[in-house]
Amino acid sequence: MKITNEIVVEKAKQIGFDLVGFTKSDELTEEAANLEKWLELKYHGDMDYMERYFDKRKDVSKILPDVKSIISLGMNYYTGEQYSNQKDKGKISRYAWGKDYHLVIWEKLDQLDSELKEIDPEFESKSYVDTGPVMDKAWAVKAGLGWLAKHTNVLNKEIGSWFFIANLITNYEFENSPVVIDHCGSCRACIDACPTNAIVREYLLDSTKCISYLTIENKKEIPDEFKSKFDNWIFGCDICQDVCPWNIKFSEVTKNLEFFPKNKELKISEVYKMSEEEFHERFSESPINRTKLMGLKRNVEFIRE
Ligand code: B12
Ligand code: SF4
Ligand code: SF4
Repeated sequence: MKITNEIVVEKAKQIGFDLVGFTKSDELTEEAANLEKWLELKYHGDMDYMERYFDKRKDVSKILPDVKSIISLGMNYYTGEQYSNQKDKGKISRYAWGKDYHLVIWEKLDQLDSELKEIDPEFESKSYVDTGPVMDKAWAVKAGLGWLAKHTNVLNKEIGSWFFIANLITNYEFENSPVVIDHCGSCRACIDACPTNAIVREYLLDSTKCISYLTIENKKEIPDEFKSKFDNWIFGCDICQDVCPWNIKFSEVTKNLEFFPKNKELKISEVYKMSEEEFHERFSESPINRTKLMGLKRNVEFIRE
């Protein structure tokens, strides 16, 4: 039987995705040119992996030669809970409160892929969430999941920007979803609220100034110029999304219980004392695992010194 857009939407929603869109897999000419400029400006800092596989990021036929369409998927992780803002606690960004989203989403992508293959054994796909050489946001925008907003996250009119993006690169021809126009208008709340001026101009982020990069991806010391600007963030940062009027008005609580907080804030004194065993036990299935204990300790020392 032929797989239609409607079948994919129904299956993906049953499995737990909140947003589903489709687009043809044509080369990402403009986005790849922007990526190239961004790399030239060294806005990726030490994220060397962003320089690799440029050809695949631009042209997904280098990943799946028979590719025709992309199915782009969004999964809401907003739980509605807020921070206590106590001085003795370090804040973890929302995306890392619960179970690692890669683990959650990979499983669901496999399920979607096998359910679609059951309908038509000719269906082939390669699925990605975050880690592969795929421009997740660019495909999400082309597939109508939202617009690339001034804070550089994809923003959806119905649920805001608190969602992860996954993409299925397929050999199937689907109807394109309508593209969503930019609704940022004259607002610049995110740019004005960023404490480190990382959004250097609308739609343009210098990672080397972004607290998310400085606390997670950066493996070096955090430069002194950012002292007293972190507002107790010790793993990622949500300020630009927290102030966004679309998120304030339209965020909806996720149905996925795995994203509910296990680690919303960490007591600074506990992190200081934490052993490798405790860290492993507590964070092996959490995104926080990425910094290792050494990185987390560096981060709390930075906000405390
Ligand atoms: C590298 C990376 C980061 C970097 C850089 C962020 C960034 N803006 O790209 C850092 C470490 C800072 C980061 C932080 C975060 N990340 Co991140 N990250 C990625 C990753 C791996 C690649 C993104 C990428 O390709 N960046 C390259 C630049 C070129 O892309 P861009 O900003 O979209 O650039 C466009 C604009 O700048 C535009 N542009 C317009 N005008 C101009 C002018 C010029 C001169 C230039 C150069 C460009 C330009 O063109 C570019 C391409 O279209 C993706 C996963 C993936 N595989 O795609 C996740 C991803 C983007 N991250 C995600 C998340 C959740 C986060 C955080 C919220 C986590 C947190 N709470 O700390 C923060 C958000 C910070 C922020 N304000 O963006 C989600 C976003 C989901 C969404 N709804 O959009 C993704 C998609 C992961 C996923 N699969 O869900 N991340
Ligand atoms: S995540 Fe934080 S530091 Fe990074 S751009 Fe947004 S507000 Fe600025
Ligand atoms: S805060 Fe304003 S400018 Fe920034 S992403 Fe939201 S709507 Fe766009």
